[in-house]
Amino acid sequence: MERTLIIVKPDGVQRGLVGPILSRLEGRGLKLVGLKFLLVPRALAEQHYAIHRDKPFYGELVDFITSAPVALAALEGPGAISVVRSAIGSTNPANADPGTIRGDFALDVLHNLIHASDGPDTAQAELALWFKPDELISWPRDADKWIAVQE
Ligand code: IDP
Ligand code: MG
Repeated sequence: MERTLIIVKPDGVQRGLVGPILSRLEGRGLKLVGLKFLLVPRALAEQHYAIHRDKPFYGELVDFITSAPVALAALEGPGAISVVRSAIGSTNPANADPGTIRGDFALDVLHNLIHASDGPDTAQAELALWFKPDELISWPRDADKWIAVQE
């Protein structure tokens, strides 16, 4: 079982695609274990994208991700990290396969709708960066019974 982080970027929020994006990932069978909606503080954006600090697009990337609210989700499932990466498609939506989130809804490399952790180490670090431990839920083994109780 794995956990991964996704961020629906400001373009996805502004275009009303939070629901459709989460719906695809939930529909795949991934379980939500954390959910948030926030305007990203600049320092947090800089930490999240620190690996790209020296890239020419770093400034516009941080400007973009802090420009309007984002939706964050922690998702859990077998192979969740690579399952989500393949569901979102290539970084440049112009090269993303049809059927992927970027391949169906985006065209611009900066405004590519969604971030997803790219490996076990980044998933762990990013989940810790964006969620406090008690903001992540552990589903019980008998989750069906749990859902029934909630209804
Ligand atoms: P990823 O989001 O598919 O993991 P990364 O290479 O980690 O892609 O890049 C992080 C983000 O930086 C991308 O999602 C995209 O928004 C932006 N980005 C990547 N390459 C470019 C570029 O060449 N020009 C502008 N923005 C870029
Ligand atoms: Mg990346």
